[in-house]
Parts: sequence; structure tokens; C-alpha cells
Amino acid sequence: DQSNLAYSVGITLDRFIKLKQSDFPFASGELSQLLRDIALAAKIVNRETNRAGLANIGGAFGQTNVQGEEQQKLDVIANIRFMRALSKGGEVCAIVSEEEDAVIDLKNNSGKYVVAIDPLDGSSNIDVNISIGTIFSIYRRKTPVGSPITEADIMQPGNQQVAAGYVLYGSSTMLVYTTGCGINGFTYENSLGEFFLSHPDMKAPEDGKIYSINEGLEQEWEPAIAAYVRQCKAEKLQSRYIGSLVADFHRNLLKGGIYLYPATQKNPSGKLRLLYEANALALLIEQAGGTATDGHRRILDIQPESLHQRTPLIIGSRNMVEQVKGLIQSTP
Ligand code: AHM
Ligand code: MG
Repeated sequence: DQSNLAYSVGITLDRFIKLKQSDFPFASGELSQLLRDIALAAKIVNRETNRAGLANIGGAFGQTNVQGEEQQKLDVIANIRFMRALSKGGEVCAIVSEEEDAVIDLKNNSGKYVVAIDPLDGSSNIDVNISIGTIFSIYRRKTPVGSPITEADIMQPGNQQVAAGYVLYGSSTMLVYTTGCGINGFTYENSLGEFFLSHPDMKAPEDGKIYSINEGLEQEWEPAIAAYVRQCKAEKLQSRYIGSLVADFHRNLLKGGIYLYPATQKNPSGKLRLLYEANALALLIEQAGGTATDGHRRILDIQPESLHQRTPLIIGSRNMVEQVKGLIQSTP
């Protein structure tokens, strides 16, 4: 079929972006350039990730980030790489990053785009050689080009994303993205230094056999979540939890499944961040035919109120997510 043909002739990410440029809501070429900038930074981070053990750059850096978590050295490196790529290109006016306390105003008033990014998610997995990821969301600014950025440019709900994606640094490195017309996956060919289209037009199975949740926190869940997990066990579903959001999400997207990070006593709004973790994955899953909710609201419709706001996240195959929603809404 056409997708196999595309792969066999080797469609690179660059070429694909060019071919798809007319799909963009604002076909200016700048969004294409921005995606290419992100892909280039991803290649660099991929290289650093691959030699993390060798170059002795893994491990604690002795700093904590804004959430008070220990920051690994590779997080810092990834943050620097992406910041550089996003600020040099000229398309971006502001960046929100997990690693930065405040909005980075690039003072580039001609930039049309705002980017929210988690440069290296799942960083507790770096030192133990387990997959990690980059997650990014791209918004068009709300205020006119040429004026200073305002809060309205930054605090946009996920349904305003013009593009989103992730990079998975795993047994192979992949970049998966959407511009709102389906989602496509690219696998990195190390020796050629190119991403090639390997997963055209990805679709999330409507049902799945995998559930992913940190079961160690069971005593802190609300009853509906506990009831759902009991149901999963009664149906003998597979429990799979890497503890690296991008990797858990990617597996469930390909195989069919559900990922849950619900509210806990310690984190009453869940652990994951709306702006640079939940929103991008929510757009991707919807574009692939799945669903993402906080249990009550569509993730993409949540109006952000603060930069590092957390949200419960229930995401994946549509029927599984609907089942959880049903339980939450029917449990007093
Ligand atoms: P991080 O942004 O500090 O890396 O935390 C996010 C990670 C996700 O990748 C993962 O899904 C989740 O935290 C796991 O949390 P927990 O260890 O509480 O299960
Ligand atoms: Mg993170």
C-alpha cells in the first residue's frame, strides 16, 4: 500500500514536512522551519542521551528545578539544546519549559509561535538506561506580530495547538508529531542522521489490553480509579508501567491501552503538567482516534491558570478512557 511504498522509498522528515506544508492552518513555511529546528535539537539530545553513561554526564547535578525535583544533568543539557534551537530560528516569541521557572520571553516580537516543552521527561530513568522523551506543543500567538507578548499568548488551552509531538529516545529514537491532520511517526537512522517516515497515519486502537498506572499509589486513589483497576485485573489485562510518560504513551498508542495518572493525596491535581506534558499527548491521541480527559473535562479544553499547573491524566484507547470516565462520573 501507499504507506509501505512511502517507507520503502525513504521519506525523510524534512521531505515529509515539505510535502505536508499545505495541511497547516497557516501555510507560511515558518511552522515547517520550527518543526525542523525541533528535529535538529532532538538529534543532538539523542546523541547526548546515547553517550550519557560513557561521558559520565548522567547523575544528579546538585540543583533542583522549579517543582523541587532533583534535576539531572542531562535535563539541563536537553533544555539548553532545545532553548537554543527554538531561539535561533526566529519563528518563536516565547517558550515555556519544565526546566524554567518563568516564561522565556525571547524579545523576538516578529516570532509568531509560542512553544511549551518538556525537554527531557522521565528523567529519573536516565541513570538506569530506560527510555526517556521530549514533549512539545506549538501555539500561534494571540497578540499581533510585532507587539510584546502577553499572558493571552501563553495561557492558551490545548485546543489552540497548531502542532504537537514527542521524541522517544528508546531502543530506537522516534519523532511523532501532528499538525492537526492525523499523526505520523519517524524513526531515526543513526548512520544517516535522518528521521524516516516509519509509522504513517497512526491510529490508536479503540480498545486495548494494557493498563498503565503507578499501582504503588493505590491507597491514595479515588474509589473510581481503584474500581477501574480492579476491573482491569478481573479481565486479566496486562499491567505495563515504565514510569516514563512518552514511552508508556507510545506503547499504548501502538498496541491499544490506557495510561492513568490520577489525583493522589500527595498530588490532588495529579502529577503531570498541563502545558507541556498533557496537552501535546492529548492532541496526538485525539488525532489518532483516542481520548484524553482529567476524568471530568476534555484535556484540550482546560483553560490553564498557571504555567506549571498539574492535571490528572487519563489517556489512550477511546473505549477504555470512556469506561473510566463513566466510573468517575457515577461514583459519588
Ligand atoms: P518528570 O517530568 O519529573 O520526569 O516526571 C514525569 C514522569 C512521567 O514521565 C511519568 O509518567 C511519571 O512522572 C511517573 O511518575 P511516578 O514515578 O509517580 O509514577
Ligand atoms: Mg516531565
